[in-house]
Amino acid sequence: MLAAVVRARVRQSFKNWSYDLRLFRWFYKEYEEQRESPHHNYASEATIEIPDTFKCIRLETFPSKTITINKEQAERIYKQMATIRRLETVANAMYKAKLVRGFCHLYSGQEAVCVGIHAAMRPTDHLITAYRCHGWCYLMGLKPMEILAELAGREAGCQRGKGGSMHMYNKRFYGGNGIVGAQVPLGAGIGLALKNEAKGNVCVALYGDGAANQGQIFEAYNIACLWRLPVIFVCENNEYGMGTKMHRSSCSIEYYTRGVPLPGIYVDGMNILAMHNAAEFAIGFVQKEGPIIIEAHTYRYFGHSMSDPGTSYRSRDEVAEVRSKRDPISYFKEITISQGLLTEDQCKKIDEDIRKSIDEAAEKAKKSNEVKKEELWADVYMDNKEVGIRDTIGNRHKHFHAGKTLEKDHIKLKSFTPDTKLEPKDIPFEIKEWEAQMEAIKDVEKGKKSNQKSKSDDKPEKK
Ligand SMILES: Cc1ncc(C[n+]2csc(CCOP(=O)(O)OP(=O)(O)O)c2C)c(N)n1
Ligand SMILES: [Mg+2]
Repeated sequence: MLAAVVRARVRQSFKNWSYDLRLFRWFYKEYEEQRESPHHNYASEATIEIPDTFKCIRLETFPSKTITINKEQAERIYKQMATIRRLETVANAMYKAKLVRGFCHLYSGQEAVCVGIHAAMRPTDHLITAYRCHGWCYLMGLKPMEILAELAGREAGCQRGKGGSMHMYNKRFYGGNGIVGAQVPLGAGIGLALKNEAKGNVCVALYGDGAANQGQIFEAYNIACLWRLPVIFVCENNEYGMGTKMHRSSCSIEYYTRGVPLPGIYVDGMNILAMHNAAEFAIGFVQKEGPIIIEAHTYRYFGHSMSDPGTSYRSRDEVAEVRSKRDPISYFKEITISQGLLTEDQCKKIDEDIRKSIDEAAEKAKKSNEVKKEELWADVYMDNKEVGIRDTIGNRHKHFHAGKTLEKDHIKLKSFTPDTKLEPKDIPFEIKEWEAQMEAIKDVEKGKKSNQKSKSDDKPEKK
């Protein structure tokens, strides 16, 4: 009897066990199938290897070549890049429909530069850029509707339609600047204010390869380096300054090396992850060591501005090749899908939602009116110190605020006093070598002089 009970129990537990095993096998098979499927969507985060494209100079530590991102971050990055791309497509259409007049420089193709840097920035960091600024306007907090209305010169625009494409601002965002290179010394100035404020914030100052040869760029490097200002100089090298290829305007196209003795990093500006890591490294670096240069190698898909078809100085094939092989959005989409962070369907849905919301923003922008004539001289200054507005003799316009103005505590100007505690910059090793060489030369010179002196001492005095 007992033996029969034991036999029955053993049979039962064997059955249970084999059932468990079958269940396990089934689960495992499902899991494997999902893993191999291009549409799987199971990873909550992934560590991605960044192709080794960094080049560094005058640095002893380097940006990381791996990055760990989670689903939410991947989705946010994809959304930001796709929004900027769509925003420019709509701006292009509005320009062609003559709703946008004047200048309009599109950013399509360069999205990874701004999204990558922005992902590494803290909310309290500051930024200034040139006229190709729509992507940055969006990332620095302006809504697509405000940007499109600004382009169209409407009062719903972020500057009530009085700034246009090149002059949009927000807190900690100093535009949009139309004078090539002018924003770079301004960025150094913001860096000086931030250093005085002593809260550990940094300023990113962007300029193009076409601006990189200007004298004021080197003057800004010099003073920033001398005073160890927390500034990241970013050269957005899109290979062209208007219709001039970089090789025709620059004796050296290694823009990251050109700030002697500033350190520099070259990064693939079409790779958002590499861009992020370079910016993250730079933010850490400038707080401790002083300024640094990042050269982001990128490409613009449209002409220089809307009035340039962009095909007389480069071939359509060249643009098509970059679009098919180096497109920053396609790269990010592929890598995140292959890592299981996003799915094809999810990306499609995001694209559709963005298309809809930007189209709605454009419609809303178009319905807004232009500001009235009287408002043209309003909001010229944030904090006007004079009674009227200069150079309005005859009209004598009094200053007044009509629309939104930037908050006064942009940077706490009260603490803007000359920094007397500046320490001399730690001398980078290359300079130390130079100094040693200079000392050696001086010694030789001294030796020569004393030799000459003793020789001349030997000479009989002329009478
Ligand atoms: C001081 C000054 N000189 C010339 C111009 C005319 N200009 C406008 S954009 C540009 C080319 C700048 O190229 P780059 O710096 O590479 O910027 P990208 O347009 O490629 O973003 C020039 C010469 C200007 N706006 N300001
Ligand atoms: Mg350029």
